[in-house]
Amino acid sequence: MLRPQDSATRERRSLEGLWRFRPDADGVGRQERWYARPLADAIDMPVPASYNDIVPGRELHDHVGDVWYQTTTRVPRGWAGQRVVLRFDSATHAATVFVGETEVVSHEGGYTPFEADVTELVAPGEEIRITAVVDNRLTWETIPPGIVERTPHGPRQKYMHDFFNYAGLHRPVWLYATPAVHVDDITVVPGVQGDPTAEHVTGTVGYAVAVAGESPGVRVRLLDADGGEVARADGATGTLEVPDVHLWQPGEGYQYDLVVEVLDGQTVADVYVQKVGVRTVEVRGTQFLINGRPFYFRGFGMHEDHLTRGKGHDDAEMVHDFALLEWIGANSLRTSHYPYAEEVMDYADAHGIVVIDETAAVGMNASVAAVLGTKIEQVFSEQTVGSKAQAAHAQAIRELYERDKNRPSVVLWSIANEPESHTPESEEYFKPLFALIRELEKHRPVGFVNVMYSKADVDRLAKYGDVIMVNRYYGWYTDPGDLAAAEAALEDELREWESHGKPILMTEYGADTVAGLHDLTGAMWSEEYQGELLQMYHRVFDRVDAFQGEHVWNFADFQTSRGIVRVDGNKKGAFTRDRRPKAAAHLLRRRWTGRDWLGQD
Ligand code: GCB
Repeated sequence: MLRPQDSATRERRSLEGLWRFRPDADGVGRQERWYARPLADAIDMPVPASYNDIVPGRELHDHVGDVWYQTTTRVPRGWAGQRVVLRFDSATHAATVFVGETEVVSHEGGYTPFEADVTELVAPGEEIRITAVVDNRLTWETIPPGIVERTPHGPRQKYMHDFFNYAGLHRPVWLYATPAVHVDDITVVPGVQGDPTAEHVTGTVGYAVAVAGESPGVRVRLLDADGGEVARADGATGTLEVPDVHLWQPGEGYQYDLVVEVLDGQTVADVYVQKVGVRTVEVRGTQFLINGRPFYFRGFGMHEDHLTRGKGHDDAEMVHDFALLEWIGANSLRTSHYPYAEEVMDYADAHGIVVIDETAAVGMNASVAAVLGTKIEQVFSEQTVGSKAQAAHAQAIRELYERDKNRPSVVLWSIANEPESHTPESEEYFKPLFALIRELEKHRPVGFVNVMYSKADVDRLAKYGDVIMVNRYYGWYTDPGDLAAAEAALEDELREWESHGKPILMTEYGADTVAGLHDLTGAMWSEEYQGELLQMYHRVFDRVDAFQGEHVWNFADFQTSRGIVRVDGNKKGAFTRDRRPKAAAHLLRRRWTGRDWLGQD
């Protein structure tokens, strides 16, 4: 799905700001048609933001079910004759949207965009009322899954993943206009002719443009970063050649502009500018190659998580987080455990940050659930994660692929985090999902993230992926406090995975650490233990040839559900939740850049 943009033929209006907001504790709003009039008894709620932590009290923090958002906006006068679209960059987890009294769209899945053509419902210069009812419930039919328990004290939301179920309108909302005949979709496939490591390389940009409406023609032009034209072609599909191409590289997000014009006779009916980074990605044996050169992942599994705004997108927080990634020497991140805001992906594209792009399929594991305090008999079954969840998961894969398919930063898809992968039921569930991502994606590697309870000897899914991604907690959940035993066990296990002959990435490793807790006997939870544990992992990584990347868990401390295993959230961050460095951050910077915090060797 194309992102809204301003162009010579297109215009956007952001609907960010304060919306009216009302939780619907009794679930009566739909029946009482709250959308049909100004929302009564409403408070102000910022958009984008999670609603959970905005006001004090448990009521909103722990709310289960619908909440209502409402705003009004005036349709710009200049939009007469245009197609007008209302787009939500996300609504967590499901939403139905009304313009005036008319329902315009419903969407399930909390981390991908959706939109509605509202042309017939709006008039330029007139005010419209937009109402969204957003449901945060996770069930056995949603991705991620969860359980809503009915209790005498009201509904209680349980889930099997380790981050707080923040909800609401986390990302921008747009009203935008395009011509009636318009560019509907663009797919670009970059490549190179011959050896991508050669001094002068000819790049290729395969493209396919879908047009909505009758159009006599499509014209595309590829411009370099200075605006100079390097290639052009007529027709909705084709391949452009770029002699002496400037490649998109890790650390240097060079991008071209593909200017796509839909023609109406001699005039341009619509123009959309698609960013294009030309690079190759390939798995060869145990190596992960970007532009033909071995790439070693250094970075983090992250979370969209901040004080007050929860998962709400914020440019200042985003740029700061990327600045910290640069400071520490990270070259990559995983969007654990859901698709991140498109602003984040744009930034990664533009700055050469390599991304492992993950769906929201997390918490499909009874053993992990047990650690976090939820007991489940069987995860994969028709009564639990079954065909309905599988259909939602397939849809989540499709929507993620469609949203991010053109992004040069995305070099690997992760279709799930830590599902059970040793049972016949899990294989039956995942086999068609691997087939789906392979049908969609012909050029990038794919995989999933393996859990410590499904090691190489019993795992049944690693064979479907191109890369082995493992999360391991030796020295924490297993052999807690015993780094000598942990080191031996870690190395033994990685050697077993080597037999797959694929690149191995450690997509999570780490230890909960209370910032400021110091202990010279190496006690768990201290900053010393976190550092020692990371160093132990690094020693092992450096001994295993097939090992191609290290992503520490986590970039920063983050909020989780409440329970007896978390104290104000998960504390495995290299940074605190307010982004202050723990000692581990300095250690990582030393390993990844060779420098201390003052920039000295
Ligand atoms: C994991 C999960 C991650 C948790 C982490 C932990 O394996 O993938 O979501 O937060 O462990 O700290 O327990």
